[in-house]
Amino acid sequence: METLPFSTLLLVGELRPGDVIGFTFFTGYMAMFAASIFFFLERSQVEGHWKTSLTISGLITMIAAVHYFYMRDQYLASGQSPTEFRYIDWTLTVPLMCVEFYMIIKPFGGKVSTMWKLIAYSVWMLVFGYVGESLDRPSSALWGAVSTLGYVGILYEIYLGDVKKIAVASNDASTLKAVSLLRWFVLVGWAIYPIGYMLIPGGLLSGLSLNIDLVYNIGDAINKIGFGLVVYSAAVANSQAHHEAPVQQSQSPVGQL
Ligand SMILES: *C/C=C(C)/C=C/C=C(C)/C=C/C1=C(C)CCCC1(C)C
Repeated sequence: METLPFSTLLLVGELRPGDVIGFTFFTGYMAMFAASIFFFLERSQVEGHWKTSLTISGLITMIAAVHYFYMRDQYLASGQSPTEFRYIDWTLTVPLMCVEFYMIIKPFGGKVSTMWKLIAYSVWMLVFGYVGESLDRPSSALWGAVSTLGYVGILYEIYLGDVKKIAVASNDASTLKAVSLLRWFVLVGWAIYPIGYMLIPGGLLSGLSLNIDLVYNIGDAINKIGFGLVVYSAAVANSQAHHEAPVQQSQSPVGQL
């Protein structure tokens, strides 16, 4: 085996001035790292099943932080998209986001089968996305269309199917609010990814001078940290409501804000 210089072993690529994409890899890494610490520490501020929800938020950003650590280096060292790390990250974090939906509706009768349905749709979406983006680029449009079926399945479940029905039946304001905010992330925030995907050569948007990693990195920051923050605020609101229930709300100046 060849001996590699120390710097190669550490995979320390050089971040050059003006490398916007490289900057977003570093910022993404640090932001995911910081968000994880925040979500883990805040567990003690919330009650019951919301602790688990925050743990999952922290795991999502932590898994992403570790992948960004590697993606950053691969990108700097080779100038190539770190597609493999990207999809490994998503295959772990997207199903965990599905678990977040389940955790929120579980106290109101949410079923494990609903969670597995969402996970199955997301794995479908990502496997075929990977095939189109990495293994069979000439047919990326076809694979993208097949992948989109999984995305549509998720949207169906959360807007019309089980998740929606249980959230409505819960009659619980903070649950409804959390579910409807998280749904926006899936509808609008997740739509960023197919846009990135269509930038690959031969794709529908390949004419645009936009970089795929830039699009994915922005998408990840919004969807992983933002999604976690929505879960966090629902957790705090719900835990406070519990605390304040026996006390006269009007006596607390904070409660009036
Ligand atoms: C944290 C990472 C997240 C939330 C990743 C989400 C990824 C997607 C919603 C990807 C969707 C795709 C399509 C709908 C079609 C083209 C292929 C994909 C995989 C980019």
